[in-house]
Amino acid sequence: MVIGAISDTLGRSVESVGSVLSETFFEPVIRLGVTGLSRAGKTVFITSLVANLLDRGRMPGLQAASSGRIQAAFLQPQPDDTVPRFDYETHLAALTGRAPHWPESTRAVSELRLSLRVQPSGLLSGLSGPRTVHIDIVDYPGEWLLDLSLLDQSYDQWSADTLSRAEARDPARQFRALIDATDGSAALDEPTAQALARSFTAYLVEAREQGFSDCTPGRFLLPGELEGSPALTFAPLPAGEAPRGSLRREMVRRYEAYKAQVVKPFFRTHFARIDRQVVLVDALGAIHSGPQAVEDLRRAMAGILGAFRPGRNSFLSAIMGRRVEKILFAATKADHLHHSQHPRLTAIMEALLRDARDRADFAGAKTQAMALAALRATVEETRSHDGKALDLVRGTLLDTGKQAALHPGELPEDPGHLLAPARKGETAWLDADYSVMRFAPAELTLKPGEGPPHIRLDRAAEFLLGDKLA
Ligand SMILES: Nc1nc2c(ncn2[C@@H]2O[C@H](COP(=O)(O)OP(=O)(O)O)[C@@H](O)[C@H]2O)c(=O)[nH]1
Ligand SMILES: [Mg+2]
Repeated sequence: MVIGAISDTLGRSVESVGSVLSETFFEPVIRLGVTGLSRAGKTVFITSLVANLLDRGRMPGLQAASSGRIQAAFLQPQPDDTVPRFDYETHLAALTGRAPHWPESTRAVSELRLSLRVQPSGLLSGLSGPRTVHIDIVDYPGEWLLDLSLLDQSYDQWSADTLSRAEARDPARQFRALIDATDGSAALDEPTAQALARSFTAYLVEAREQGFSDCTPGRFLLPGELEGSPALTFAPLPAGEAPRGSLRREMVRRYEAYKAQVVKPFFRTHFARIDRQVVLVDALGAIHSGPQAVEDLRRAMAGILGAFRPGRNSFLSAIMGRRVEKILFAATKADHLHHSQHPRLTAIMEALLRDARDRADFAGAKTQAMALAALRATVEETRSHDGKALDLVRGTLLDTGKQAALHPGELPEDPGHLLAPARKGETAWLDADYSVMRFAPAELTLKPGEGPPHIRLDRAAEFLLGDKLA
């Protein structure tokens, strides 16, 4: 037994030395994390990024591609055998097939390895032949990152925080009534615990649908394979007595189990190994939902970005093997806006990022804010309206299949004009109205060597990967 265990660890350390060697000297591996709240656009982003790295005709902003130094790109088996593979082929077929449609939304972690054969530039270019760079793309829900805040909170702190947030939210009404009728110090009774958890989950789901972002615990919204397990069968309760065998005592226990057995393993196995990160944000969707959704998004983004400052949390600093070198913070679906509005959307993202950065720097990580569309579903046009030129985007409406031109409303030049009323808790925009329409993906006829149409996906790739392809 003992000998077996020793040789087992020896074997593993030799192997890891080997893999470090091959990474450093021969075949670098970049782990690219892609996150964002549900429906932010992760699946579409990864699918289009991979398609545009395989066929690089629309990637002029990625230097290694436009200079021709990427000689080949191919998908390979991923290194992690127990993580589901990102279903690239199915998603691409959905987006680029005969009757294009948006892919099914995914609800857990997945991974894909793309390898590039690159001719080095600069001094080494004449001396050495092409080398292979592996890009391991990891797709994971932003909701799970928000759980990091639970690690610093006791059950009572988390309950107080969650209940105070629920106070002002309409969808929480039923859940609040149920809590009022519940005695936490009474003996545990499983149906009561389940009813509370169900009602709490229903509230979170509905709050999310109304445009609220900060809805922890993340697994309640995206349970994956944990649905129905005790670690997910708890709910916040107001502080009070917790005698042995009581409902409240068991709720505390399950909350701690959730942290130890769900939250920490996720950070250890997936998060701690990321080199580069993109955080996708449906900022236009939040703006459309109103000031409260924008304020909530701001807080959720600060929470998500907080995970990239390991110093903040002792658990995180202990497990972080490497540091995240670059973080791209990107507003998705920019094809809903005429390009004349893109700088304003970028300015809003910059303001949100600055807000999170002001409180601490990201341990040296380079950050950038951007507005992009992974898959362009619209075309631009300008029409005259009351003697003024009006910038529009036109596309096929998802609900009716009809063509429509949309003027989504002018974003303010100063992001403060959105963020300040949001912070003040206003319930509606005073002087503006922002509409969003859901467009279907357009039918495409791609030329050989061209990936799907996008906006600034090449710039995103240059920021995230460019230096590693030099
Ligand atoms: N117009 C447009 N819509 C997009 C784009 N990316 C995502 N969407 C929309 O956002 C929805 C959610 O995207 P998805 O990638 O599934 O989000 P995920 O939950 O973060 O993986 C899609 O079904 C589309 O309706 C884009 O680049 N342009
Ligand atoms: Mg997805």
